[in-house]
Amino acid sequence: MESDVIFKALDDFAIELPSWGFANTGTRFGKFIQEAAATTTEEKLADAGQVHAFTGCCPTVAMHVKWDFPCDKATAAKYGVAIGSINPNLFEDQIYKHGSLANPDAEVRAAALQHLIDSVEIARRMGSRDLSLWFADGSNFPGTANIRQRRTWFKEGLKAMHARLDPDQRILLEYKPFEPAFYHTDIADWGMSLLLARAAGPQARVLVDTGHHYQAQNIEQIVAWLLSENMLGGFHFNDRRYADDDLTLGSIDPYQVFRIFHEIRHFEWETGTRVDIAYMVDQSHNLKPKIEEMIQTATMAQELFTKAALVDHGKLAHYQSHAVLIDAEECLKNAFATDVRPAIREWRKSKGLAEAPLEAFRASGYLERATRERAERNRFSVSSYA
Ligand code: PSV
Ligand code: MN
Repeated sequence: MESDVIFKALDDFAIELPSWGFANTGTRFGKFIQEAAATTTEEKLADAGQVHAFTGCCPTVAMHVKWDFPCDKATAAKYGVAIGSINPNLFEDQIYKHGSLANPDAEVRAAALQHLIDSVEIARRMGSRDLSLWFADGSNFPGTANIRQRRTWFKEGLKAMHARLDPDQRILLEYKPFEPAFYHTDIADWGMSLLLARAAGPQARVLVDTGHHYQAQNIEQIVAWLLSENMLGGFHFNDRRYADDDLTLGSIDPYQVFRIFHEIRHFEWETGTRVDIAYMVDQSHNLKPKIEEMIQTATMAQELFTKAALVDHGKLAHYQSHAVLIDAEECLKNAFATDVRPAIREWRKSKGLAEAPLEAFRASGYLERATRERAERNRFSVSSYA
């Protein structure tokens, strides 16, 4: 039955929220303050807790070492969430002006490695399995950096970090083709990430941030290849129209997110396995109200994941192997076109959740309370965001 498939998919689906999505942020041209924005780690966890309470699919929160610690497990638990992936910060300190693990200065490379090792320790204390690494390292002008040498330094640094992991911990290695570096970025694409993860050790995987690709790139093909190589570790989801725009998941191209989920579900169907993938949101909104936006994102993720679960894999495999093109494509399109919202409302009811998370959150009075309590502080303080 269709609704059984949908209920099962929703039972299995969780997506992690980013702590930084609840703080004041902006663009490099300026920040627009929101009166209800979180300014402390506890407030970020409280806001994330609201998203989980109303959607039932966001039990963990990704934390940025520099922005969110000190913190402890109990503070997260107080708000009904747990601390999720730990994100070291190797891009803000002045010493990282010319890079972190690939800085030409050995002392800076050592400081970057130490920060990674400290982050492993923080993850251990927080009971977090995954360390999500993103490096801003790169250069702005041809001839200014030794690309091969920097690759070697990355290999050495990541290997040394990997040696400090507990057996169940993982490194998730993110790639990004540009920004803040605009000539070359040391880990620019999934191939570089894959090779470095392999060099780091067996507990390293690739992290796919959907905003970190060139425009026409076929992201679901990258996902399919990483699945085949057993190297897909997780996602940072966001949508974009131009570059790394941090727009709401599925707001521009929901079919692409569906196709990504489909590749995963189809792989699982073919292999009879469940892939261990950390689904995470990496968005930060300076115009939309933050908690409401995260509720929008989480419910959109549920819808798209559920649609992907509806693909008839047996039929699709048959059509693909016989080159029945129209029917194969229709197989995908029919699943994508299915209105899964009524079944999702039923699932929510069965879990004791509100049928309409956004409306229920609005009716709760949380936002008004947060605005009253935080408005004054927000007028004077702006949380950091990179
Ligand atoms: C970099 O653009 C990135 O995607 C990394 O994941 C960071 O941790 C995150 O954004 C927040 O700055
Ligand atoms: Mn990211």
